[in-house]
Amino acid sequence: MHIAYLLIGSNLGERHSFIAQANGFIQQRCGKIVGQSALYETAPWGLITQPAYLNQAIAVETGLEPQQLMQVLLSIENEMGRTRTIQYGPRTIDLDILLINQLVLDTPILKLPHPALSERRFALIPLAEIAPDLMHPIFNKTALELLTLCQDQSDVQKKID
Ligand code: PH2
Ligand code: MG
Ligand code: MG
Repeated sequence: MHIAYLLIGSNLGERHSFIAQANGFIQQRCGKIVGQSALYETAPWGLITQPAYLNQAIAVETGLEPQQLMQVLLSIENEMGRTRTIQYGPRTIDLDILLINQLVLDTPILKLPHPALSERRFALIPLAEIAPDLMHPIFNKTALELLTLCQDQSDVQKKID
């Protein structure tokens, strides 16, 4: 069993329902969701001329191996109508693996921890909500410490509704 920390994102259409639907698919196909952050309204990072995102971090207890997990997440994205056009561009659903336990992986298709995690407030804030003490196995800092050190100034607001 692994605990995988995922980031869900959506910035097109019915963002709330896409995120809810993604949670359902993940629970069915990957394993039990054991942690769930609030939803955050986040300014687009990378390509700024696109709508704001909703982001959520979740923790999943999974029996899948990392590469299998990634394949399942990709198939959920495809089933939910995700089309890949431009890098960092708008998407109905994005399912990224942030960390799996203390695993470090560097393969062409999957790198763990997510290489951009420490530069992104939209990922660190929801992650630190559900797992403040989770260690980053390369930087040897917790999620909360990474957030404190993060230079990113992008707007991230917790949704209260
Ligand atoms: N995902 C991206 C590019 N930019 N910005 C925010 N705020 N949230 C995201 O999830 C996001 C992004 C590519 O995956
Ligand atoms: Mg992403
Ligand atoms: Mg992605």
